[in-house]
Parts: sequence; structure tokens; C-alpha cells
Amino acid sequence: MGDGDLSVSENFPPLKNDTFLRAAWGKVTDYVPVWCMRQAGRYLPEFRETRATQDFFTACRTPAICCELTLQPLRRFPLDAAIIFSDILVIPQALGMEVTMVPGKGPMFPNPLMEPGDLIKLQENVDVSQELAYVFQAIKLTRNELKGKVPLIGFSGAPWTLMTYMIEGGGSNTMAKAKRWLYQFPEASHKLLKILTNVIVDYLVGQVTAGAQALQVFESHAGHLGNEQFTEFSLLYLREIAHQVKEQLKVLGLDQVPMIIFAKDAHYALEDISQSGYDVVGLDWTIQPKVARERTGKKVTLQGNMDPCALYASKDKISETVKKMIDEFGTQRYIANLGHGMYPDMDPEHVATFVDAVHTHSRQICKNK
Ligand code: 1CP
Repeated sequence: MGDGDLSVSENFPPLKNDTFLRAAWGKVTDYVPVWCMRQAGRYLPEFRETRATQDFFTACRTPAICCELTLQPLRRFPLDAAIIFSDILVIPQALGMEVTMVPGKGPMFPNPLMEPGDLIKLQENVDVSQELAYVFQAIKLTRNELKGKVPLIGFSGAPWTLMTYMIEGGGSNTMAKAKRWLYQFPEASHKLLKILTNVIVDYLVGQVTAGAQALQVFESHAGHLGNEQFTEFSLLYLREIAHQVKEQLKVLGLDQVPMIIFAKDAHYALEDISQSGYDVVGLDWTIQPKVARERTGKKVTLQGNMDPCALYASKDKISETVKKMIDEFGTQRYIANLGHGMYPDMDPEHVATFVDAVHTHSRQICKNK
């Protein structure tokens, strides 16, 4: 077993493929590991079948279904990591907010936060070991069922991204309501972001205790903030999360778990992001790999960043795009991924081409070195 074996419990099966973890730690790999954001999703017929009889959040609360949905893409593609099936919105639910998933529309909060006075409605001192126990059970079960095939990634939404949903009441193009809070109620905004930060820290530590072998924090709505607001309302909390999680994991003796930050559309702040305490920086497709390397230095691993819509291209074009991406990122300190999640109408065969092109091309380069 290589030094990337990070089993937190002797009861878990030994890890057979540690390439993803090695890349995350900046260790030498003999090919580029790959996974896809939203690799468990509606583009897979077996996902649609499993989900057909289940309401979205009922599925999230049923460990056996989460486990099945997490494993489905692994059965089809030789991916180098699994990501637990869940959603970032389980945290607002744990704080006492009602959230439903409207088919074909997305998440809906019937009673979003309207004014600062609404913050008293939140269950501030939530015990995640109770409220989110179902996620921890799903992680434990999935880690066992993976049988050491690849590492299991746990995740959380970042405070600003969760705040946008809690105030907007769902998805939004402008985030005008949430941004109004930042300008009109900066104090209440910080109060909310702090409440979220505390829950997220407990949640991420709990996921590792349950068996997660890496953690990704999704700041999917970073692009709506300018540099100044990002620094004040996002970066501060992202740093706090990395710092607190790592401190707590160290105390628990579980600190061999890399942390990934994916702040979509925030490359205006890439230097700061790369120095915010995370081991891996996820990139969307709007930044060139070479520019990202120059701006992040040699300490972090980069993850990304093919335009997910490139999966609509022909298989030849996908292979060509992957080759160019790997040539530009290089094969080391690099985890291949898409620049954001996949869409339901994407062809699983094209995902297979993407994964295969990453493995084949990167192995060739590594072999010739
Ligand atoms: O019925 C369905 O199947 C709905 C589609 C779906 C799925 C498959 C949603 C609704 N969530 C998920 C699972 C999910 N969500 C995962 C699973 C693991 C994997 O990647 O395979 C993950 C990591 C998430 C995280 C998530 N949820 C994010 C962050 C990543 C990103 O896309 O930026 C966000 C923003 C959400 C909110 C959310 N959940 C679902 C939808 C449609 C949305 C976006 C709504 C919007 O803003 O318009």
C-alpha cells in the first residue's frame, strides 16, 4: 500500500487507487487522476431510474440510495474519486429552513430570509451529529461499499453560496436580494455567514470522521462578488473553514485529508484563494491553465477545468481538448475535472471519452519522461 493510504479506521477496506490523493498532496503520480463535478446525475439512465420513485431530499436522507447513486458513475467509468451524493442545501435544512426540490426547476425555499430580523428563526446551535447524521451514515456506508476502489470526497457549500439560496429562496441570475443584504445589512450578513461557517466546520469534520477522504468546498456563486466583497464576505470565511477544519482534524488524528476550494468565476482573487489554506484549487473553464499556474504558485494542486459543454462536441474534439488541457496544466500537481457540473442531456459515452483521454494522454507523457 502506498503512502497515500489514508484509511481513518482499520475497519474500512484498504485503498487501492491513491492517485487522486497523491496529486492533491503534490506527490508524484504516473498519470493524471480525473473525476467530474456532478458525476452522479440525471445524464445517467440508472440515476434517473433510481431517482424516479424518490423525492430529491428523501433520496439525500436515505443512505442506501446515496450510496447507490454515488457508485453508479464508478461502475461505468474508471474515475479516480467518488463524491458522496448529497446537496449543499442540507445545511439550510439543518438550520431549520424548509427546502424542496421542484422537478425541472431546482431548489425552492417557501420562507426565505427577508430581513435581518429573520435570523432569529435559524437554529443557531445546531448539532450536526444529529441533524446531518443521515449524511454521515451515507458516507460510512459508501466508503465501505467502495471497497477501497477510489477515495471518497465529502463536500459542503461555502457560506456566501448558501447565504444566496437562503435569501433568494432558490436560484437567481442576479443575486440582487442577497447582495442587497451585503450593502444594506453588512452586520447581519456577517452574522449569518458566521453561523454558516460554524455549522460547515462541524459538518466537514463530521464527514471525515464518518469516512470522507478528501473535502471540497463549493463557493459556486463567488462570481457575483467583486474583489472587495469577495475578500470581506467570502474569503474570510473560506480561510476560517480551512483553518478550523484542519485544526480539529489534527486533534482527532485525521489530518491526512486534503481540502479543495472551488470558487467559481473568482479568478480575480486567484492569488488570495491559492493562499487561503486549501491544498487544491478548483478552476472553472474561463481561465487558461498556464495563467492559473503562474498565479497560484507551486504550493497548490490545480483541479479542472474543461468547459462542461465541450462534452457536447464530437469524441475526437473532446480528446483534442483534453490533450491541450493536460499539455498546458502539466501532469503533476494536477487533477483533471470539468470547470463545473455536467448537464442532464449529456451523453455518458462522451464522459467515457473524456476520462479515457485524460488517462491515455497523461500516461503517455509520464512514460516518456
Ligand atoms: O433531481 C435531481 O436529480 C436534481 C439535480 C441535482 C443533483 C444530481 C441537484 C439539485 N443536486 C444534485 C446533487 C449534487 N449537488 C451533488 C452530488 C455529487 C456529484 O457531484 O455527483 C453535489 C456536489 C451538489 C452540490 C450543489 N448543489 C451545488 C454546488 C455545485 C455547483 O453546481 O455549483 C449547488 C449550487 C447546488 C444547488 C442545486 N442543487 C440542485 C440544483 C439544480 C442546484 C442549483 C440550483 C440553482 O442555483 O439554480
